[in-house]
Amino acid sequence: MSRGCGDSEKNMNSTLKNLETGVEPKCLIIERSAESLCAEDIIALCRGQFLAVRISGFCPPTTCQVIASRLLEHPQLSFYPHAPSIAHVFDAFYEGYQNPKKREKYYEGVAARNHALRMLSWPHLNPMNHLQLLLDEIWPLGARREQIHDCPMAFGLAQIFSEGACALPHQDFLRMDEPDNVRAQTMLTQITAIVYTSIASGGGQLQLWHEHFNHQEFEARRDPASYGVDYAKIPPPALTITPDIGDLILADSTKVHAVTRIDEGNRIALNCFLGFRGISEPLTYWS
Ligand SMILES: O=C(O)CCC(=O)C(=O)O
Ligand SMILES: [Fe+2]
Repeated sequence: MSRGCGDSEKNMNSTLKNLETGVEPKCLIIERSAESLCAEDIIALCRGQFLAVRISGFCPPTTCQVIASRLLEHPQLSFYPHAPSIAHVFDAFYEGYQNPKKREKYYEGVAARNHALRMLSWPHLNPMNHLQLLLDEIWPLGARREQIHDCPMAFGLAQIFSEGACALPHQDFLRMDEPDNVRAQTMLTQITAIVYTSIASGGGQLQLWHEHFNHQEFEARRDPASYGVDYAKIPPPALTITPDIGDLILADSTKVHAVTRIDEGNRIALNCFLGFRGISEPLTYWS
C-alpha cells in the first residue's frame, strides 16, 4: 500500500474500539480525497466498520455539467422495466439474468459502450475512469474488469431520477444474482461507487442500512408488488446522505440501500460496482 493512511488507521482503530465495547460506532461515513483514499478504507468498508466513504469534489463541476447535459439528450436513454421511474443510459449486467439474448447483446457491446462512456465527458477525464486509475493504484494487486464468464464486463452506467422517482430499499450482490456462476461465488462482498453529476433540489437522498438479508429474509420483507423491501418491515436507515455535485460515494451494496423520492430537478449519477475477494485478489469493477 503506497499511500499515506494515517487518518484511516486512526479512524479504524477508534471504530474497532467501539465495536469491542459494544457501543454503536458514531462515525458511519468517512471523508477522504482522491489523494488520501487508501486500501484500508476499502477493507474497513467491506468489514462494515462504517457505511460509506465520501470524496467531495471527485468530479469537477464543469465536467459534471458536461456529463449531465449529454446524458439528458442521450440516444440510449431508457427506463428500467422493473423500476419505470428511473431512466438509465447503458444496460446493467443483472438485467440479462436468464435472458440469453440480452446477455449476448451486453457482451457484444462492451467495447463500444466503454468508449461511449469516455465520450460522455470528452475531452475531460471521466470520473469512472478516474476511479479505475485510483483503485488500480491503491489496491495491492490493482483493479481490473470483472469477468465471471471469462470475458471482460462493461463498467459505468448512468441513472437519472426525475421528479417523483425513487429507489426502494434493495441490495445489489452479483453472488446472489448469479447463484450458478463459480466466479461470482468467490466474491466476498460488493461495493457501489456513485458519482453525482447533478442533484435534486429536494429529496434524492441516499439511505443506508447496516442490514444485509439473505434471499429468504429479503423475500419475507419484500413488497410483493415491487423489487424492494417494505420500509415498515425494516428498521429506520442508519445513515442518510444528501449528495452534492461531484461527490463520489462508496457504500456496501450488499446491504440494504434506497434513494428517497425526488421533489424537484434531475438527480443524475454515474455508477459501477466493485467486487472484493480479499486483500490478496485484485479488486474488480463492472456495471
Ligand atoms: O444513486 C444512488 O444514490 C444509489 C443507486 C443504487 O442503488 C446503487 O448504486 O446501487
Ligand atoms: Fe443499488
